[in-house]
Amino acid sequence: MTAETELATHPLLTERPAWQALQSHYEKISKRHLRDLFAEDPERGPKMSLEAIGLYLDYSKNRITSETVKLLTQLAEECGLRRRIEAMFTGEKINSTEKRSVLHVALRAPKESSLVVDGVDVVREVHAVQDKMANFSERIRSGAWLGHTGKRIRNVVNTGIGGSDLGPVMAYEALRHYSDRNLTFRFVSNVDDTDFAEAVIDLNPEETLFIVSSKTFTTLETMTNARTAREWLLKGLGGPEEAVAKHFVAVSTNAKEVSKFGIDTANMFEFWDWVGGRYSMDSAIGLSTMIAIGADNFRAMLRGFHEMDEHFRTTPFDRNLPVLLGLLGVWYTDFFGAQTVAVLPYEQYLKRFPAYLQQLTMESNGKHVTLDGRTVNYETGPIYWGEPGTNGQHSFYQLIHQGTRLIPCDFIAFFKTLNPLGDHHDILLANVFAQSEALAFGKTPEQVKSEGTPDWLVPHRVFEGNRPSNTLLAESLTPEVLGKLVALYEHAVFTQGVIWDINSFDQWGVELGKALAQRIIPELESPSEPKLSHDSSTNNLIRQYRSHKASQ
Ligand code: G6Q
Repeated sequence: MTAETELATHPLLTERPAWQALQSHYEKISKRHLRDLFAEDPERGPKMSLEAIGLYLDYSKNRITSETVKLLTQLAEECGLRRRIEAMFTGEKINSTEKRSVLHVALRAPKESSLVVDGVDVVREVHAVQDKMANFSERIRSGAWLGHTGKRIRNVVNTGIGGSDLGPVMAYEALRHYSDRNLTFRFVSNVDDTDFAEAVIDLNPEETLFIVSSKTFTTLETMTNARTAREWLLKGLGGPEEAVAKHFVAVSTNAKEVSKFGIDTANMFEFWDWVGGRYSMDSAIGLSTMIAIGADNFRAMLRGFHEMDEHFRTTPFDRNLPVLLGLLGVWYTDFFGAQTVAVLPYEQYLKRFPAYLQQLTMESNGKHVTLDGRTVNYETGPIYWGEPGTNGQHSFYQLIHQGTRLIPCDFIAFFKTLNPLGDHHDILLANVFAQSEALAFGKTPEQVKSEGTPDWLVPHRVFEGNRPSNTLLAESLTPEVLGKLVALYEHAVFTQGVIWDINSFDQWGVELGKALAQRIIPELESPSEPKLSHDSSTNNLIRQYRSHKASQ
């Protein structure tokens, strides 16, 4: 039976025996305090920690017992997670609404492996593109590739949005330590003119390369920015149209549109419809990353991704990092009613990681119908957010410690810093450990009183504790570790999508956004007064804009 034919027959999640067992289990243990759970078992910390492929996860400060883990993994079995993992890895068309395979795992498969989908060995295609990227990156990095006026390229501007931007930005920031400091990288995504204007304000067009990154090559924001980039370049060079070939390359699945834009398809780096935008940072969409860090480092990152893929595919669920992370998310979202998850990297280079995860998690699991189109009667994807530590501690952590909401936290930290400076790293790590400790154990009224606090102040200084967190540690932030981290969350998202019985790989909400503005643009630009037929608020806003525009 294929994954598709099975759809029609399976029960709703809330009817599954493991779900119902989890519901009664929740009623029994939800009030239990982490203080008591730790007191009962002095070995709880190490027992509920696990190390795999160089990542160390301590999940002991979660509101769970070993029974919870047993029931959650049972739920994963009942929901067919094993079979769905195999379906993804073998190229079944699990993106059912778009009738596509979901094969980002093929992007990091080793050269000697093979995966034939619809008669094509996709691994061979992936490596052919990777080799072309490596060759091009090397020419930019070595100065062999020259701009129209004979100068070497010193600036690289990635123009893309959503999945064609967030991954490249995050990876560039995360791996900056490994980047060629003679090159400047900028990322233009927003159609707001300021984004483009500020990105190129100090760049010399003679030394600037634009990478137009767009799977479809029709996205309004990206094509608007790409056209503006072309004008900026030609104006700056005072040069002819042919100059475009030396300063523009494309990353896309759409050769026709690329060549219509004027980019030589010899300078197009291909990817495929089975790579979702938010799963594409390790495809040709990562071209800016490869130029920044070099092909060897990029390939090391891919090895990290692949190691996590293998771990996910082969490890029993109760020792499987992405499965555990995903299931804990389900536990808080559906049983505790938690609305959000905070991702808190104690590593400055990961400053864009929460923003990257927002798309990965919320675009994937922000769905309200099951694969067979039934409306869910349970919560799905939570809101992800976060900031690098310790900055967050001086702002929103207050609410996590003493507010009325339950916010599970993922702390991410590294044993070694890439920039050792005195005792900064000890102080940083002391903060991570102290935060998760304070969240879990809090401070009782007795403890507060014993510190000499006057009675009236005691309630304000009490910390209830019992606020859950995971702590994820790795040796240091290398390209390989970044690959593992991203794949960890990709597969945790997949695990949750399977439990929630939703399609984590379509994005109709994004498609809606792409279509909506198209109707209004001519109404804003028309020289004569347009006939408006929106609601009265939208009509009024359009008229307001038009009258201000006319008076400029
Ligand atoms: C990602 C989404 C979306 C997409 C952008 C850009 O999974 O599909 O964020 O990446 O809308 O699309 P293009 O790459 O086609 O320009």
